[in-house]
Amino acid sequence: MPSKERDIPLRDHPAPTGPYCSFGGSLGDDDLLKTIHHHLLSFLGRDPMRAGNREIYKALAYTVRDFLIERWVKTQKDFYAHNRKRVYYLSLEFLIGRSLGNSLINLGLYDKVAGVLEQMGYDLDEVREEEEDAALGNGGLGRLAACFMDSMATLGIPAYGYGIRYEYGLFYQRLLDGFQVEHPDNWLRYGTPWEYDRPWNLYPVKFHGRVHRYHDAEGKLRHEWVDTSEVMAMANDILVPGFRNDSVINMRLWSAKASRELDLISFNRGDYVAAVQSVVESETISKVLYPSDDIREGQELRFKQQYFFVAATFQDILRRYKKQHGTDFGRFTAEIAVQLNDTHPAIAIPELMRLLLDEEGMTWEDAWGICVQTFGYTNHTLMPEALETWAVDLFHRVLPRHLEIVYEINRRFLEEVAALYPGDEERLRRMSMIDEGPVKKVRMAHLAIVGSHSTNGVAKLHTHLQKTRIFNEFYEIYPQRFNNKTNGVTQRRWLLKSNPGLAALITESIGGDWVTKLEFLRNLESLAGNRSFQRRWLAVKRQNKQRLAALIKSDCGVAVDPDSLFDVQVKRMHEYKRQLLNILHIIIHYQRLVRGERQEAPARTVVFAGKAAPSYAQAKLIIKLINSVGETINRDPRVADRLKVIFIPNYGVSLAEKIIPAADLSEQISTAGTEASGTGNMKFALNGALTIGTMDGANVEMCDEIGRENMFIFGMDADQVEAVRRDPLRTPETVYQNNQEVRAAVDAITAGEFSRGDTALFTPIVRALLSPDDPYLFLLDLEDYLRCQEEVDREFLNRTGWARKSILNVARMGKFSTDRTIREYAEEIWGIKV
Ligand code: 26Q
Repeated sequence: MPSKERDIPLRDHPAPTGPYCSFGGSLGDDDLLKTIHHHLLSFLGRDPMRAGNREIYKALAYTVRDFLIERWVKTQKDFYAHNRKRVYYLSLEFLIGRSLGNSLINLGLYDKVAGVLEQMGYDLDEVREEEEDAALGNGGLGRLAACFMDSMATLGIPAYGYGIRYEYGLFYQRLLDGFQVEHPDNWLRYGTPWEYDRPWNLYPVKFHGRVHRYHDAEGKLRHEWVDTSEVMAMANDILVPGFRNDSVINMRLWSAKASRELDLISFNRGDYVAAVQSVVESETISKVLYPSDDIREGQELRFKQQYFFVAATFQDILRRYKKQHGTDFGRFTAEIAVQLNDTHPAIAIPELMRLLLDEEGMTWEDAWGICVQTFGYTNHTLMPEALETWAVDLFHRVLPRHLEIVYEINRRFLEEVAALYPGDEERLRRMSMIDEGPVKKVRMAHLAIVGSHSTNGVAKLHTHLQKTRIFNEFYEIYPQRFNNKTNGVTQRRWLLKSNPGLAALITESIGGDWVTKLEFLRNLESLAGNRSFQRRWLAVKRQNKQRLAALIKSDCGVAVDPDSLFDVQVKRMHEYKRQLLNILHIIIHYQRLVRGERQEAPARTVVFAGKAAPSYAQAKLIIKLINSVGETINRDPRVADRLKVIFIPNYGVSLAEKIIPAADLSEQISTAGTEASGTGNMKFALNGALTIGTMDGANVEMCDEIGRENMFIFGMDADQVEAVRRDPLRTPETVYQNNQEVRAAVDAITAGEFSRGDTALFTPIVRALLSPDDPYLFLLDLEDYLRCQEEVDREFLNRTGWARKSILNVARMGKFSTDRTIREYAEEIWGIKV
């Protein structure tokens, strides 16, 4: 939340002399000072001598923006002049976080600006805190899109992100008596300096109506979508600089505006209120980000959001293409690649078909060829129930022509399948784009696989499971379409910016090449056993922990010991991510301490953070349980200096940047076969935390790189999970009966020990733990988890051994940069040489 208005002290800093000047090349301190003053005066209408941190933030942001826009114009001209193939990354989410620090670093201005601000009497770190996070995403998928933008800019790829400019980002989370309470995230309240309105880039988007069939002059059957209602899409650009390469690309985010025609019609009828209402309804489309991570949330508004941004995006793409080639579509696939971030923008497939067929008059075969060649589809989930579907009813009402096209795509596809598997009706039913259940639904993943030339998973294991489980029958037909692109993170934000202490130590030791070539971290390996290097390494971690301890004191009111083991699980709250497994370990550890056992174990501070979807009752109850357990433990004098449990509210990008560098232990403990990749796992390891985790998602590849001996791996793997789910003899009940400690922990929850005697509150959790069909296998993985946590305790006490492993972890993270990921997408999917 932004700071409140306050009295602003008079600053005594030198006023610049001479006129305000723009800058193309290098920039002196005085130019910088002048520009900041110029923006303070002209945009903010403020006496520069009386500026507070917020005004300085804004003036500085506008200064950086001047820098960005000059380079953006040049970059775009350059792409155009060299006729480069363009990539369009379509995503309903871009979880950007803050931009100021990142832009300053990438532009190479950070130190200079910090110096100038200091002269003026301001602290850049403090000033940066004034910026609101742009939380236009839920979690991993949205943050991946933001990391991709950074890497695409850094690699000089002619890329454009396309998405929605939500007026309200992901909700703000507060805790009330340990329960999550959601508040609107009004991030645009004070405006944002990072966007450029493009009121002339305005496109109409149609909804509803009906399909009019007619024969054209040549006697060809044509389709026209008529009697529609219209909403306008207005472009807003957010600029993304590459790392010190003068390349600047943009995210184009659409906001919905009422179409003028619509309100005129109503005015003519004299119905003023209806006119205003229709304006409000149109503009609702870009109002709010859907806060569900992957549980079903099939609302009409969400469907409209998807089509709205896809329709505007394709008008923009075609405008840019036609500027060069007119209506000759011969070069379309040579010059354009479109990547679909999950199925959320998959309506783009029938939309491109509609444009080529109905508007351009192309034949089905030609249009389809272009379509398949243009699109690539990235799938981010493993759970079949999380695949996106839309009721045929709704589809028909909102996009009647698109539904026709989907039916025709499906008809031709099923013909192909039937030819390959004659008589296999069941297979046709399973593979159809239409689920013919009691409520007919369109299966968007099937549409995306069939309508694109590439379907990729986001980690090796995930791709393997796509081929062998969820999309197995599609893989049989189109083996060449399936490929893997293991996720990454951008080291510019997740090490250089968020952990300046560690970044400086690394650069001092092995040079700074790692910032653009993460594999260079490998050179740290030879230092892993060096005592004095280990000491400095641990000193940086200790400083980061101290900073986090201060934040915990001020945000949660609990004092924690920076020398304790910081055990951290921060991510969206989900049953499959198993925050419950973590809390069960804490309860058992607590009960052991109270009994006088495990006195040799190091003191622990267990940190949680994460948001639950507002409609996900079980996830919200888990938040409450964590807070309740924390309350009991944190005020128990018997364990006062041994154990603390903290839930930090409102997890997001900026909090992650503060928490992750301070972690000793990273919890990546999802049930094997449920987490597609994970990217938090990578951020922690890159910052020197050791991982306790299952063989799930990208943990598997991290283990390949880092070495199993340098991680804490436990639990069943994906095959064992699959087998045990079918095994009637291995049940949670048997673990509960046979393991006294497990029983005591579960019983304590049941008995209301953490809920002031309320024995009803947590029954849904106890029921989930003991259910014979628990899909997440909490109790079946618990014993091995407990064993593994004891190993963690032992190893943490050996400070040199721990430091050595921590250094080796970082040294071996080279593979997990989005620079590598993007290079693979570019070369193997988009047909772009980097
Ligand atoms: C769908 C329909 C209606 C409303 C919302 C949604 C919706 C929104 C967001 C569905 C899914 C998401 C987000 C999914 C996500 O973040 N998946 C994560 O993607 C990461 C990047 O690939 C992986 O690392 C994670 O494993 C995966 O869970």
